[in-house]
Amino acid sequence: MPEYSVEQLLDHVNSSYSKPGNERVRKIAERMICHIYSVIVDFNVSHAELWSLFTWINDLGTAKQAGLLGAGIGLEQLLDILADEADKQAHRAKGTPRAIEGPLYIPNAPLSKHEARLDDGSEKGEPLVMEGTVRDTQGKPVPHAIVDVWHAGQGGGYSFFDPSLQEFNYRRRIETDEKGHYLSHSLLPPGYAVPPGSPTQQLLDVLGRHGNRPAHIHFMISGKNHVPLTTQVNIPGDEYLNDDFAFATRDALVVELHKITDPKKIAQYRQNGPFTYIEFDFTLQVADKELPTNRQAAPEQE
Ligand code: MBD
Ligand code: FE
Repeated sequence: MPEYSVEQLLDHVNSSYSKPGNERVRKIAERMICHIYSVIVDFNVSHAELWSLFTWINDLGTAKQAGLLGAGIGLEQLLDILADEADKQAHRAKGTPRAIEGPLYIPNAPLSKHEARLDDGSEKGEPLVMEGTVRDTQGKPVPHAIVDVWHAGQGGGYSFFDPSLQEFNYRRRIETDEKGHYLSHSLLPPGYAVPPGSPTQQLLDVLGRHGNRPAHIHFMISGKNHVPLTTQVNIPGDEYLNDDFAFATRDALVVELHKITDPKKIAQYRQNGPFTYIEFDFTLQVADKELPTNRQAAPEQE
């Protein structure tokens, strides 16, 4: 075995392949390995520190929090900024601003036509009615668009991840009607907090950061011949509105809340009493063909 200098070891590690493998992955891995070497050298990282890193990475994986950490260091927001930039370069008409998917999406939520109740009735809270129209950038309504919506329960957790919620609670898909209209009934969600003591929160703690997201509702909207839109709306008045741990709130996505007390409106929306009302229209970019929603199912977490 030769004696390597740091540079020789790095070169050797990055050139020690005998099959083509996947060239893109190899190039990305080479660059990342190079950066890790620099950090270890520049910060004089000790054996103990390296082993505590490995333990933490293993714990992060066991907790299935890679996606949560990714949101917390802005990786998803980065991709949205790059997508916005690409739209600008290509002079594409902008739709509703994108916002990150986050690690808590579950595909194949129950599907209803035009209208759905998102909550299963097991929790009490502020009743929320939200409705609007899905249109395209030319202003044309998008009939039969799929509005896939998900949000937190009253404890701030999401079904599938928070064992106190039944599966698909606060998760539905609504197909818009002929006029592109959707209507949902649910409970106003609170904000989200990274689980205390979890690997992601351990890192945030040593960075002096919190793990809170302001109250929000997620949407993934797809329509025939339209670019799928992943976004969120934010509830105004939340203390973390401008201090989101995932850096994902956008001014144009902060909705107005209307408190409805008029008995006629209460009857019209088939509520039992006063409720909070949000009207929000979504604008999709036009595509030349039907595109699949390009998101992966999020893995389950602890
Ligand atoms: C969430 O609810 C969320 O939306 C993100 C991005 C990260 C953690 C929890
Ligand atoms: Fe969320």
